[in-house]
Amino acid sequence: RISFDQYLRHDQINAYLDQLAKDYPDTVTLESFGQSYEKRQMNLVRISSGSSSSKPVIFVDAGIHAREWIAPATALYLINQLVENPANSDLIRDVDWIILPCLNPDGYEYSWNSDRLWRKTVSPGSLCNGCDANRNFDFHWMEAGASSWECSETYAGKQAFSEVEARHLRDYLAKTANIKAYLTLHSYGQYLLYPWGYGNVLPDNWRELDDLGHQVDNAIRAVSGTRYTIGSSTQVLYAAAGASDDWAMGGAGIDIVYTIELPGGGVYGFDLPASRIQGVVVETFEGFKVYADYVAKNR
Ligand code: 0X9
Ligand code: ZN
Repeated sequence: RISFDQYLRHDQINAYLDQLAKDYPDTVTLESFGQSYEKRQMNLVRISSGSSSSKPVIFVDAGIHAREWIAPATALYLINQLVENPANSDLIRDVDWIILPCLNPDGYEYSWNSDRLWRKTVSPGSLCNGCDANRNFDFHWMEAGASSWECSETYAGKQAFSEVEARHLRDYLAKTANIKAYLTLHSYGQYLLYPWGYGNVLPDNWRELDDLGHQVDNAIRAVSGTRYTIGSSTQVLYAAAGASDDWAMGGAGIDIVYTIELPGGGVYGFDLPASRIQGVVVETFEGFKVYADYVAKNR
């Protein structure tokens, strides 16, 4: 049984996904996403009920930044609730979910074993290791908020898509039909960020994204009082090009795209104590319900 009073190692995440696929074969399909640089097996689940063939899909990933442990935990709770809580059956009737709980497993394990504040991948450099995978996507790559110095926390890589994990995401989004929404989980700061992040421009549908963001914020606030700030990445945070959200919209053509910066805590913000996981994952689930509703009604 999975519990949300502790953070899980990558092996435990994989074991949970395996178990779910065995226990709920009608609802859960386990798929290989590929292998990480250090050859860890990366799996995702597709969650779907009923027969109807081409439902709209919500794609969710987490953990592109190693130290943001609450992100994989939130993705796992989403999986857990969609699959194991019959009260949520309506959430998987009209939409399919594809959820990848850990996009940077090498970095994630490194943040357990060696450096709790590790952010990047672990691919070797000459002076410093690792690349900020969220600067490595080939959309306005290196144009803003990214570094060409390999020791920087925001090192964008020798070239776009130098990182195998970023390439896997590119390839997965390209080959998968009907993805209507892309949600990428990060921490921290309580932001709902929509494109663009590469510079101070807005997508055509920014009003729709802004409005939906406010609906999500309202739903979360109603259960816990937690408030999110909504806006484009550039307006609300800073310009940073080459991130997965901009790629999802600009490269993969997905219209509904958000980076969700979950709440922080602990000493450094990323080290939210395990005792607070439950509160965050439960309130955030209310936001996922709003996304599901929207995607189901607007297909
Ligand atoms: O800087 C990032 O990659 C994200 N913030 S974090 O503190 N989790 O590192 C924000 C990314 C927002 N999206 C774009 N700038 N495209
Ligand atoms: Zn992040």
